[in-house]
Amino acid sequence: LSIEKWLLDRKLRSKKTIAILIDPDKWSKEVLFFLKNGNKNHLPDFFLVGGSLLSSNALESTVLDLQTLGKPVILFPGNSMQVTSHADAILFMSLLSGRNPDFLIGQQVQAAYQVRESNLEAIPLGYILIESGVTTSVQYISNTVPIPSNKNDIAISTSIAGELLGMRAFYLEAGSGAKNSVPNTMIKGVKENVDGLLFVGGGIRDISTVDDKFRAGADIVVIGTAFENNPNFLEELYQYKEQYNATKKSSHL
Ligand code: 1GP
Repeated sequence: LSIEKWLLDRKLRSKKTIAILIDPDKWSKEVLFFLKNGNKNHLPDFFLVGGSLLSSNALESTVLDLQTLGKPVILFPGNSMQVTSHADAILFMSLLSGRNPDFLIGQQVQAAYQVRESNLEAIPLGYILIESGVTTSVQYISNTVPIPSNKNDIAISTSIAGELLGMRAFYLEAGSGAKNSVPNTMIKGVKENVDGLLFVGGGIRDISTVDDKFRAGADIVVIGTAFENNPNFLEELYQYKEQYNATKKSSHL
């Protein structure tokens, strides 16, 4: 079963999915030890690995460490250099909210041969950056202007354009460490207008916000900073998800 099919199958069954974003610069054997020796049920559904700017050469070793946990590992590359065949799949993304040709298609051209040769499963994804109250790394590094957070129509048009171009997944991104997460009404609007897998991330730090994003229509909620600050957050996420998926199941009966 491909990763994309697996995610789509979860979406069809209204099962919510939680991903933890690992920044290789912040990865350590201590975190690996924590994840390996903790309750296996608490592990997220999958890991995303990547970052706007990597200052160490730790991408490959981080992916290899994560592979020992038995969960899918998906690359979430900040640029064409963040490709390794040791992952299970790659979000092959274009920064659709921006008007910087390098992040719309330039980096993708640079990475294309390597992605094809690595046999990584590529999931074509429209990456949509939303203004979040602070200048995030992705905004600065990509040299793009995010979509204003009150402009739902622009976010919706952007995602429809991505779908018409053949993209099968979308990522509404406030940026790591965002002050404000992506507004719920915007998530709802995008969800109503495109069919693809909907990732939502950036600035999501507590369970009630996770719940809001799922109820608004996110299929996959991505958590980065909150896990870095407190790895025990995984247990809360697990308990929440179990409860949510159980009530969804019973409401279908
Ligand atoms: C960033 O959406 C992710 O790409 C995660 O953001 O670090 O704010 O959780 P946080």
